[in-house]
Amino acid sequence: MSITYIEGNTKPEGSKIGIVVSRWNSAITDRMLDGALKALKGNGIKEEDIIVTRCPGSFELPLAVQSLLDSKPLDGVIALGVVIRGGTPHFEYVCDAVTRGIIDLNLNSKKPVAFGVLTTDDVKQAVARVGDKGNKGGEAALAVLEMISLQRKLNH
Ligand code: DLZ
Repeated sequence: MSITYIEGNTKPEGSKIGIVVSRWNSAITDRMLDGALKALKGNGIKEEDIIVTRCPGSFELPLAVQSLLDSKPLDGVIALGVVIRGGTPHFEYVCDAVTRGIIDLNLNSKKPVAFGVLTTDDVKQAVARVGDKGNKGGEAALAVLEMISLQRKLNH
């Protein structure tokens, strides 16, 4: 008897990827988008296989992702948003809603939806997570690619 190891990789060939970007804190979400596109293209995803769409805020991400999945033949979606605490109770509501919405989408659609949503105390913390090194949009893109690859191995 030996152990069976099954792992995905970040180069699932021919994948079609959607990206939904929240407009709130767009100076930061646009940098996450840049990081996600760089990671996708660096792992062999063709430009014609990438669809980018936008929604008003992180609260709207789950519905926007669901609509995108319903309308296009995608293998996975990357949801990008930035929620900044800023002394408002909205922070908790928006974070709870988007987190629950995205996990529900993963399980109900059976397609990987990456949680590229920063939840920070201030703008400085958010900016620190979207630099050329350690860009969280890029990390979310790699997560979706690995999950597509893993699903292909498990489901074939
Ligand atoms: C209302 C709101 C607030 C206060 N803060 C943020 C935020 O930091 N990041 C974000 O993505 N969206 C925020 N929003 C907007 C909500 O996500 C949503 O767009 C509105 O409540 C309208 O449904």
